[in-house]
Amino acid sequence: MSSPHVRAFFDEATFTVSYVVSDPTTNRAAIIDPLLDYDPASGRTATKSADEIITYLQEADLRVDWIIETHVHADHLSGAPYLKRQTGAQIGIGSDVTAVQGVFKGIFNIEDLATDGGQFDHLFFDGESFSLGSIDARVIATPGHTPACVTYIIGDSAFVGDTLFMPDFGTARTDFPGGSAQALYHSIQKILGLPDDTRLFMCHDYKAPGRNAYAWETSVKEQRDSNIHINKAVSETAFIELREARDALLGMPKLILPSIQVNIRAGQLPDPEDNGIRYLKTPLDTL
Ligand SMILES: N[C@@H](CCC(=O)N[C@@H](CS)C(=O)NCC(=O)O)C(=O)O
Ligand SMILES: [Fe+2]
Repeated sequence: MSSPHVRAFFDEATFTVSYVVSDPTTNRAAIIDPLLDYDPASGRTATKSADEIITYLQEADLRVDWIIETHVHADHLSGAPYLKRQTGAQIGIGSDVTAVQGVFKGIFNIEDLATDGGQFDHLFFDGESFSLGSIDARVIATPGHTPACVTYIIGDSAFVGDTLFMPDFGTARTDFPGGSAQALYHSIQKILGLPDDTRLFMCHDYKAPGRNAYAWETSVKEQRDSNIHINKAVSETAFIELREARDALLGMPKLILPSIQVNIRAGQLPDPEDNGIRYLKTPLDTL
């Protein structure tokens, strides 16, 4: 099984891990879950994180074919459009993004939002194959955290998005619109059915009680043996109970409102109004 080179970029403001995955034979690359920096207090965006990726691409002499999202993120703005302008790569996401667009079009009252996923260059269907240079890759639908979550399996490495977190932290929340603890349980079973030594790359790390360094890489075997929410000793019913009990205690991510309205448009910011300024919307008493 081919092993891609994986370089992680950790954003401590949102605890998000973005990746550049590349084929050492051809130097073709994919960027996974890049972000646009956003300070909600000032309303300022910045490209510091995305520019770190650009610098790395230049240093490593990589050519980017894909900018791919594991889901419509609720905690950071996507840096995909900026990186597309810099690299010419195609932006892809799971095909069920249409369901997420349907739900949030109403909440944000964006009348002209197309809900067919057409803002993205490519929609990946469950089971679809693609390639990264000489490395075979495929996509599996892994809904639960959101309806459109997918896992990208590139050679021996799987980018699981928000499904599993590191074994000592557990799993992703399932209380966003369209989320489902039962669906997440079944999606995680698909991931745990991959070969034991499959490298698994997380989308976030919040550390865990007793751990003082961030971490984002583990393996199928480690997750099956020791994930605190979903190891081999935990039944489906027990998982659903545990997940829903934890979800009931969680506040909304601090950037959920700005993130979702931008990310359902493949990361495009709203058009400027006639004074040249762009505005985001805040629906009151809705989430
Ligand atoms: N405190 C973070 C929380 C972000 C959050 O809710 N993350 C989601 C993934 S988008 C999650 O699954 N968290 C799991 C948990 O906190 O148990 C923020 O405000 O951004
Ligand atoms: Fe998420």
